Amino acid sequence: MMIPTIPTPEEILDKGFSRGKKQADLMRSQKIPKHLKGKRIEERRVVTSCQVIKDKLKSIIDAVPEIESLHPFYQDYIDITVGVDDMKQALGALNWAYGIITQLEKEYGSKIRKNPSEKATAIQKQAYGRISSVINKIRKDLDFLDFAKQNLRNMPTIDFDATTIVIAGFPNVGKSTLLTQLSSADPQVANYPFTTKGIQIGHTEIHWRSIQIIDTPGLLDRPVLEMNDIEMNAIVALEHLADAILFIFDASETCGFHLDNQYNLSKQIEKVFSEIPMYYLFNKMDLVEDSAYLDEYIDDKEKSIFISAIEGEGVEEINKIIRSIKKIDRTVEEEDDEYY
Ligand SMILES: Nc1nc2c(ncn2[C@@H]2O[C@H](COP(=O)(O)OP(=O)(O)OP(=O)(O)O)[C@@H](O)[C@H]2O)c(=O)[nH]1
Ligand SMILES: [Mg+2]
Repeated sequence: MMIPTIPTPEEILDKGFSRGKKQADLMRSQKIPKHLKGKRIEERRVVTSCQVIKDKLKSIIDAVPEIESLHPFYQDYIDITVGVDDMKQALGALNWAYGIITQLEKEYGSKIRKNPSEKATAIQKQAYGRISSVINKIRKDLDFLDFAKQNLRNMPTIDFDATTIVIAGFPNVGKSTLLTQLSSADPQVANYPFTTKGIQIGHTEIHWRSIQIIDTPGLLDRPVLEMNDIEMNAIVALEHLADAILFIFDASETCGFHLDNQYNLSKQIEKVFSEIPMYYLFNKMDLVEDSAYLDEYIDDKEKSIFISAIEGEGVEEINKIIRSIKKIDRTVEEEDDEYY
C-alpha cells in the first residue's frame, strides 16, 4: 500500500507560508495604485498559502486508496495492522481540514479586499492564525497516517489469480521450513515460536500454473476471538486466500506443544474453514523412531503424509497434492459477508 510521506503540521504550514511570502514579495515591485497595493499583496499571500496547504492535503488524500474498493483480504489486513476505522477517521480529518481551509481562503480574501489597505496586514495575521489552528488540529491524524505508512510498508502483494496454498499450524512446527522447500521464498526460520509474524509468500509454477504458497504465523488452539493480531494474519489468509490448507503437525513435539493441542487446532480449522480442502502433514519425522503413537491423530489416511521439511522428505508428494488443487470461487461468498 503506497501511502506518501506524511508531513508534520509544522512542515505543512512552513511550506504554505513561505510560498505565500514568496508570491507576496514578487508583487512588491509591481506597479499597483498605492491604496490597493497593501491589500493585493496580503490577499495574494493568504490565497497562495491556502492553495499550497490544500494541494498538500489533497495529494495525501488522493494517494491513499479507498479502503472499501480493496480486496477483502487487504481490508482485513489493514484492519488488523492499523485499524480501518482509525484510517478512515484520519482521512476524514484531512478532508475536513481541506474544506475549512477552502472556506478561510474565500473568507479572508474577501475581507482583505473589502477593507482599507492599512488593515490588510492585521487581517492576514488573523487568517494565518486560523489556518495554523486548523492544521494543528489534524496533528494526531497526520501522526496516525505516518504510523500506518510505516506499518503497511510490508503489506504482502497477493496474486489473486494464482492458486493459493496456505501453510498453517502451531508455532515452531516447521511451516517456514516447508515454504523454503516448496518455493523460492526465503523466510526466517528459527527454533522458537512465533518467528513468523506476518504473511510470507512464496511463488512457484506447476505445469504452467502460478501457485502461491503462503506461510502464516503459528496458531494456538484457542477461539478466534482470543487470538492476537499476529495470529489473525493467519486467519485472514485462510479465510480469503486459501484454495487448500496444508496443516503442519510437529510429530516430534520438539516444538514444545503436545500433539493433543495441535490436533485440537486442526479440528477447529477444519470446522471453521470446512469448504477448503485440508491436508495433514506430520513433520519432523526424521526425529521419530516409531510412528505408531501418531495413529490416534490421523483421521483421514488419504490426506495425511509423513514428512521431514528439513530433509525435503515428502516434498514430491506435497507437490502432487498441490497440482490437484482447484481454485475456489469466493466472489459469491464475499458479497454475502457484507450482510453480517
Ligand atoms: N528435525 C527437524 N527439525 C525441523 C524440521 N522442520 C523444521 N525444523 C526446525 O524446527 C524449528 C522451527 O522451524 P520453522 O520453520 O521456523 O517453524 P515455523 O512453524 O515457521 O515457526 P513459527 O514461524 O515460529 O510459527 C527450526 O529450528 C527448524 O530448523 C524437520 O523436518 N525436522
Ligand atoms: Mg515461521
